[in-house]
Amino acid sequence: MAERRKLSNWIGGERRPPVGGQYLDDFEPATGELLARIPDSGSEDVELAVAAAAKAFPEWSGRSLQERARCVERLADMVAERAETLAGIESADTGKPLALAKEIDMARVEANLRFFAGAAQHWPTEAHDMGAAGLNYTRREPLGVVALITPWNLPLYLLSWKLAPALMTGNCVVAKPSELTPLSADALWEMAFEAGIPPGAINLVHGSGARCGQALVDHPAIKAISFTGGTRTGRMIAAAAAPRLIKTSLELGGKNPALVFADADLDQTVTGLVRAGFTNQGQVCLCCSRILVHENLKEALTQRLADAVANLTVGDPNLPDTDQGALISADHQQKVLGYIDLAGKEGGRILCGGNALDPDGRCRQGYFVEPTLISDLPTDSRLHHEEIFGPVVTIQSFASEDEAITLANSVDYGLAATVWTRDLATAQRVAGRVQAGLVWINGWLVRDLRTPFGGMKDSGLGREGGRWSLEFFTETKNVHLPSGF
Ligand code: TXE
Repeated sequence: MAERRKLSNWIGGERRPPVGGQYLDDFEPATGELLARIPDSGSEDVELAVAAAAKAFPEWSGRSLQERARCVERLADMVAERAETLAGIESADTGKPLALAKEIDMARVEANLRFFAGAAQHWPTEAHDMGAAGLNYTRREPLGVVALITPWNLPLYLLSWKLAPALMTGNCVVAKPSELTPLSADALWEMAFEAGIPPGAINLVHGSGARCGQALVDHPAIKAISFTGGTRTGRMIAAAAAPRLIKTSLELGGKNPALVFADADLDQTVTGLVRAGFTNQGQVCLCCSRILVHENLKEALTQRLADAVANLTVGDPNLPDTDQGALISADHQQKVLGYIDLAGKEGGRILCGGNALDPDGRCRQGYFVEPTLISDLPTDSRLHHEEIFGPVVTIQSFASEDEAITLANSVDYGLAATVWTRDLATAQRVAGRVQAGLVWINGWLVRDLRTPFGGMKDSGLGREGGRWSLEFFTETKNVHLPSGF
């Protein structure tokens, strides 16, 4: 577990206390106890961080791809060596099970770093031959100083997903992790300089979204903003970036449907839906929080699912048998419980869960909510439409494929969908009709880092992953050479 301490910003390779001397509290979700104090940074701190990044840019962007890759690969090695410690830090700061932090989060941090170290080196540049009129070749140039703003649900997983391609394409970085989960970023920064990344190439500022995040977004020297978080914040970032015509990558919320057809394999579907609904306490933007099931299968699925969900073990994230840890904060716990309360008022039937939970022992004051399944809500219920981002899944039924698609596409979001059927033609047709950036057939969260990742509608703008990330962090320049030159 991480020790309680006072964090600093990382600017130009050094720990720097906040200029204003103010700090914010960081709590441990599983116990409700104070874990650390973090800088409540403002525009002066952001100014220093951006200046340090700008100073480092000529040197870092001037290094060869192979040199940059060596640093990023070394960092991946260090993450692998220290995975246990890092997972402990992440689990304490987020409330997620320790096993999950190790098997999912830290494995992915390492994979993100290794993947982009390789992908950038294998990224071809284009040439267009005009014969007698000459040759065009296309350069990919780094942007300069870029801002990375990340959320609390998968702190280091998502930060490394942005950091690795930003660095590999030669940019310098100012990152702002969520004020709710600042600790793993601090640990990564400490390792990054040891891995050979030069001081100033990566800078870290801690603080609130409204003060520190906004100052970063508004800084005139920032050339691009890569953001993962809530849709409301995403809109504010897009509005701030628009007058300066800088790039934004916005990975926002979701209200993802699972479409279960009458011929679905029930065992496979139940196992998949438990994972898709409740991994990380339902706090993953890809979680399927709406189950749409064919009316012929509804009863059988509901019964099996309620039994499986009721069997999940909720409690101390440090215990090896824990399936579900704590939610991120007391406020978020109240928000989730508020939706469950609303379900009761709207005539919903709670099939399992439905309450806050106070485990015995050290986690008595933690922010726990039982995994909850709800059916019989009206079609226009807010629970079917708004992102709850917790362990709450609703069930609706449909009579036809058309009705399933209408329900699936009836929300403002369009991030992910899962389709459960034994029929290939149904799977392909539905995948084509559903409004989502990502579709999994008979599965969930099968990730290939080369593929485009992101959503449509209110779920965001742009795609990350593979060449999409590399393109985002670069400017394209075409050069024409006359023939015979
Ligand atoms: O996110 P915020 P919050 C959804 C989920 C959740 C809701 C709100 O529904 O309940 O969003 O969560 C920084 N300028 N997701 O409030 O505020 C902030 O400090 C610049 C989905 O925690 O969007 C943090 O670092 N930055 C999501 C980051 O933005 C600002 C994951 C995200 O926080 C800022 C998390 C500003 N004005 C929540 N305001 C996903 N897509 O996975 C805030 N920030």
